[in-house]
Amino acid sequence: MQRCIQLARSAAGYVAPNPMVGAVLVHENRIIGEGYHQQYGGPHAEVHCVNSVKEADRHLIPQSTIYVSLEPCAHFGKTPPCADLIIEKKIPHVVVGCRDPFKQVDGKGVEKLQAAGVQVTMNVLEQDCKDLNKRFITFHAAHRPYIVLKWAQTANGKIGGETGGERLLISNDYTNRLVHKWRSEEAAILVGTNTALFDDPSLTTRLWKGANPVRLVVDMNLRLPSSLQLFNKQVSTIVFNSLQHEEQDNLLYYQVTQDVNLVHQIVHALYQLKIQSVLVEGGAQLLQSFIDEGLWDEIRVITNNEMVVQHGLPAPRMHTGRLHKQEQLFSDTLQYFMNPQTLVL
Ligand code: AOF
Ligand code: ZN
Repeated sequence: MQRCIQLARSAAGYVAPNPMVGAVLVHENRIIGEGYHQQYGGPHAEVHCVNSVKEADRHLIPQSTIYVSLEPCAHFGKTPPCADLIIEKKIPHVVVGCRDPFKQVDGKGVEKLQAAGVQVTMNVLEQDCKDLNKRFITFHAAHRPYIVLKWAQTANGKIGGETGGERLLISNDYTNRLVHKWRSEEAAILVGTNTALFDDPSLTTRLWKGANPVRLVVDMNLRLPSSLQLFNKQVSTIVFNSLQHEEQDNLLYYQVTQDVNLVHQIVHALYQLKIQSVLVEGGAQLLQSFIDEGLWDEIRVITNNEMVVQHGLPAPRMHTGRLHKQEQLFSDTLQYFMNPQTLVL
């Protein structure tokens, strides 16, 4: 199963919004086939795995066990059901990493296999297999995107300058690059009005190889100038606002109502738009709203241990949060927190 996960990961960045999946075929402790879902729209892991078996080993397939990191599918999508392939190839035993919460599968793959007399062993290295596809699984099981909150703070917990709003260059060159990597791993990046206005971020991944996520900005009264970098047409941008709902070029104006439930409305809109994950990059107010509503899965805090500002804007306050990992990147400390309440994992 570890090998399945390793294989699956080779497709990182190529299969979203599909999950990463790996499969290994084993005959008497010898791997005779391997495969993974390589590309969105392409054959599933099981297909590549079965096809990889050498001619000389083909007769062993009906005496082998197939390990798959995700429940084999039961539906006709872009490809035929993997459960049917397993049945057709007379593979007697399937070991599954975790259930597939996608509505068209969701236990039906396992049922189909069992109904055909295939032995199924469930949930082997389940945590790791879910973690591999935490975005896909959260999206389909919780009907919302996977939410990552991120901020950089000074040693004394400030995220803005002396007068509150002004920009502070807190993180170092290495953490800046890391943030671009983080961006490339999510489907969308969200910022609030003031962050867009004062920081004028382009919200691209120019310091890292990889796709640019969709940019999201909250601008309730449409007062942000079109000269902001966010509005350049390189990447599509969604503007959450209370005034209009229309699409033009790479811009989508998404109408929401002026009320306390703004973050819930945004999260719901992202689900409707099939956006599986979002990185919320600020400002403090928007981050705090997500925290107060309990709408987050991970929080990543970058702390510059050498910078202290006397007044300034305080960093958001976390109510719950389990420190999952802590590391040092030159002068910055990185802390990764997980939300014990929303953990689908
Ligand atoms: C598997 N093995 O390797 C993958 C699965 O549009 P399609 O036909 O590619 O189907 C996509 C869905 O299939 C996806 O949402 C997920 O439920 C499942 N992915 N299943 O048996 C695989 N990638
Ligand atoms: Zn499949």
